[in-house]
Amino acid sequence: MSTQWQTFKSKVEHCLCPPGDGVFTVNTAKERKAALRNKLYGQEDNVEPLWRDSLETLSQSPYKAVTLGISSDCGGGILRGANWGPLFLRSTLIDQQPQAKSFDLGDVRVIPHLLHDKYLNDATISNCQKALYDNPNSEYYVSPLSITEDVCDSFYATFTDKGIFGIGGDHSISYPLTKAYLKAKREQGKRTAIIHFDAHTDLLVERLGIDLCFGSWCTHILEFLPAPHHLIQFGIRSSGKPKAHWESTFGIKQHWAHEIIERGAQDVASEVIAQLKADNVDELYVSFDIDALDEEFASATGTPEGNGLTPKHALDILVALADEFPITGADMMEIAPFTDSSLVGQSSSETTLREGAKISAFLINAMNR
Ligand SMILES: [Mn+2]
Repeated sequence: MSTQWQTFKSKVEHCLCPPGDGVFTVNTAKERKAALRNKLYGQEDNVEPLWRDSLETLSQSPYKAVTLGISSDCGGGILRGANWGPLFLRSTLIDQQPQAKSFDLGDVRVIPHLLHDKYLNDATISNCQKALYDNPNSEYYVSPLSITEDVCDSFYATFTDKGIFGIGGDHSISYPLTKAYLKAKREQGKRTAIIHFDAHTDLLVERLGIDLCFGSWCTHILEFLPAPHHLIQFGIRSSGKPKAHWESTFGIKQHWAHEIIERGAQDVASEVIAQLKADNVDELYVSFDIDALDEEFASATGTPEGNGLTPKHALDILVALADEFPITGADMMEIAPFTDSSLVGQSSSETTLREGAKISAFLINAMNR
């Protein structure tokens, strides 16, 4: 086996844990974790060796989509709870979308008080390395964003024909996921675009002095794209500034929710496909913030917003894009199953999970093509 593979495997064994275990708990959600283990491994105790053994089969996996859970909501800040997304969305996918299969790499081991290693002093890093790796001088990172980028860098260096399907987590997680993807594709000479569904632009430069968070991650991946207009946003509607401000300041492209509702998803998709073809784009990454959907369908999230897209709007656009371009990376972010902050009639976390799972299943199947 190659050195790259050994490096990657060792990194995964240190920095990740079995699927659904990313939220460090003693007793909380024990039954839910046990239920997922039963579905994945047919037993609820002692799954760590089974998970480790499964890693050996990654290179022979028939699936190009590789799931990675990142149970961190430290980059959020309005209403937290997206750290439970990886556990709940996986269970919903298995129950409701069993045809959407991927190789499950596991969850990042998350210290819930940390965001990125660059915000930490040496003593804290060393303490956390001792806690996570039993080694105060470990070579591995300790914060969720740093670990995710490191693991994804190694993944793309080892597996050029597979892609990561990331489950968050708050949207700051898409920073390392897309950065690693964009760096790897640039290295391979592939031209890419980011298809970003969201109620918000996520285009702050910083928020309260923090440059990598749920409201600013997009700004900091622009430099890794072939050009800024290769970031295309859909479903925007909660913004302090008009569309013209964002497009002229950053050079990105936006299709606000009201435009998609008024023009129809097909019309908008056709325009985007023409743009992507004119720019000779080879492959797409889809980052999906569940709050792109109207709060009627997505109330269990940190910042639910009305006047949003229906799941059909989103899927119509994704189906049209996937017919023309390979989707080689994707993520589903901001599902916070224990929250249900909307007062809209029938909404519930079950609805949010069901709709999030539908879109996730489409993305996983598209990646497997
Ligand atoms: Mn977002």
